[in-house]
Formats: sequence, C-alpha cells, structure tokens
Amino acid sequence: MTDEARLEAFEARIARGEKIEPGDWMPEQYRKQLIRMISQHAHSEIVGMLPEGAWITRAPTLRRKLVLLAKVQDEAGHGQYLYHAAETLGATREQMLDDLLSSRAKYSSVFNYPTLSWADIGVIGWLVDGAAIINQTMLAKSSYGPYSRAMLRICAEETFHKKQGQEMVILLSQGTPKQRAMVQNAINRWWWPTLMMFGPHDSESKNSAELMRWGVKTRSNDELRQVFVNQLIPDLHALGLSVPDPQLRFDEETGNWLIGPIDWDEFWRVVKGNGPCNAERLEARRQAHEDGRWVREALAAYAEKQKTEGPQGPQRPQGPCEFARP
Ligand code: BYC
Repeated sequence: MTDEARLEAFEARIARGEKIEPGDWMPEQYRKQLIRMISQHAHSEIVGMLPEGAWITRAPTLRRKLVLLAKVQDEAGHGQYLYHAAETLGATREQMLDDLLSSRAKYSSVFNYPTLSWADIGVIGWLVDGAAIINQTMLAKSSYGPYSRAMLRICAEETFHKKQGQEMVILLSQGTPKQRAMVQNAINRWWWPTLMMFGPHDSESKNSAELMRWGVKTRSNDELRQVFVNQLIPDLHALGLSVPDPQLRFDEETGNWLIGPIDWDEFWRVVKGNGPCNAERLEARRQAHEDGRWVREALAAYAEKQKTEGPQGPQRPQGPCEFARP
C-alpha cells in the first residue's frame, strides 16, 4: 500500500467514526499533533494541582478540606491517564517531564494566576473546571481511542468538581456582605483567564484545521468559548453576580451572550512564561520532581532486582503462618 492509499484508508476510518488505536497506521503528523496536545493537557492537570493545592491547609472546615484534597488528587490521576495516553504514541514519560521542567512544553495559561482567597477555590471549580468540561466533552469524541477514553473518565470526575465549586459560589453569594464581595472579586480575577483557556480566536488557531480534519477536535475554540459564556452568564446573574466586562450584551438575533475583546497580549505573555505565577509554578514542579527522585530510584532498583531474581523475587517460605490472623 502506498502512503497515499494508507492516508485515504485512515481518513475513511475517521469519517466512519471508528477509533484509531495505538498499533494502527497513522500519519506522522497525526501522531505529532496528538503527542503535543495530550502532553500539554497532562502538564495542565499536574500544574493545575498547585493553585488549589495552596489552600488545602487553609480550608475553613474539615469537610471542605476533604473535598479539596480529593479534587487535587483527582487532577493528579488525570495527569496519569493522559501521560499514559501520550505514551501509547511513543512519547516517553521522562522526555515529557523534561520538556515541562525545562520550560519547553506549554500547559494551560489559566494555572499561572494566583489563588488569593478561599472564594477562588469555588470559582476555579465552577468556572475553570466548567470550561474544561465543555472542551473535554468534545475531546471525549476524539478519533484517538486512548485519548477519548481518558476523557470520558476525566469528564465524569470534573463534573463533581464543577458541582462542588458551584455549590461554594452559591453559598458565598448568599452569605455576609464580606463573603459576597470575596466571591465577586474572585470572579473578576478569573473571568478573563478562564475565557483564554479555550485558546486563540479561530482565525489565529494554527492547529485547529488539522485537528478538525482528523477528528481530534470537532468544534472550534470560539464555538466552545461561546457555549461556555452562554451557559454561565444566566446562572451568575441569577445569583446577583457579574463578570468584569462592560461590553457584555445579549444578542437577540443569535441568542448569544457577546463578550468584549480579550486581551491577547496578556494571553501570549502568560503562554510564553511571563505570567504572574509561571516561575513559581515551574519551581514547585521541579521541587516535587526532585523530592520524588528517591521513589524513582527505589522503583528502578526493584525492577533490576526482579530481572536478576525472577518476577516472584526470592522464594518465601510457605506455611500456615502465612495465613494466620493475629
Ligand atoms: N494555554 O492552534 P491553537 C483542568 C497554545 S486541566 C496555553 O488553537 P490547539 C484542570 C497551543 O498549544 C485541562 N497555551 O492550539 C486542572 C498552540 O501552541 P503550540 C486543561 C495555549 O491545540 C486542575 C498555540 O497556543 N485543558 O481542567 O488547536 C484544576 C495556538 O493555539 C492555550 C486542556 O489542556 C492556553 N489556554 O487548541 C482544575 C485541553 N491555548 O502547541 C482544572 C486540551 C492555546 O502549537 N487542549 N495554546 O506551540 C486543547 O483542547 C487544545 O490544545 C486548546 C488549544 C484548545 C487548548
């Protein structure tokens, strides 16, 4: 089969809605695009643990602490699924982590902003996880099997996160004037960074055409951003909350909430490493990587030992004591 015929058969499979699996033939560019996108997504999950992780020790009640701990732990799990998905395409964990820690890799711009108050935790849950779900529900239908299956599981967990965040925002919005001001202030700070999560306008999105051709993305950055705005604005208004956009208006003709211009200079500054917390986030990841060195070394030593002593290790004595209860 020529490469052209292979490409034709590959695209026909995608058109029929079939999933592409790791051992299947795929164009080199499809593989590259997926590694780029999935590894960036994995990095976003593990860097995304940091802004909220900073509040675990300061959660106001035990229940809130448990919820936040579970959420941050979920994000680590999402990172794991995604690194595994990228590994099925031939990327190695070491290379991906090295790219992140040496600032070569991108991760979502939104995690380079500080969490200044407890209300930020609710707002991240509702807005940031809410935005992520809209994007990931689309990616759950992506043409690459391992990515799409990881997304199904991630979306189920993110839905909990969104509900937890929404519950917190509702509670704070009905609380004391101070709590209300705190939650409004958090929305004011997270609104624009959340909209930027969806990526540049379609006219500036250099990867979209290829990703859409191969069924990785099925909706554009602007389309998804609009879905998010339309969903969120009525809910915020119902709580007496607002977004910091004087140009926001409802367009009767299209039924869309139209937003004012996004500050793309700020977006690119953050993406290029010069946001408010980029240096701090990477430093925390580098430290975590260093702190985990002994675990990696112990695992490597264990694997080496298994190679020399067999998969069971040295023979252990078998006897009734093995099963004795204390
Ligand atoms: N931040 O051609 P475009 C979570 C880059 S974590 C940084 O439109 P594409 C959570 C883009 O990579 C889940 N960079 O790209 C965790 C490209 O650069 P390269 C976060 C961005 O791929 C903890 C260039 O700009 N979600 O939910 O078609 C706690 C041009 O863009 C960003 C994901 O990671 C950005 N915001 O579309 C709470 C979703 N936007 O690579 C929550 C997975 C764009 O060519 N990713 N860039 O050098 C995607 O869906 C897509 O990659 C994007 C961009 C929509 C982000």
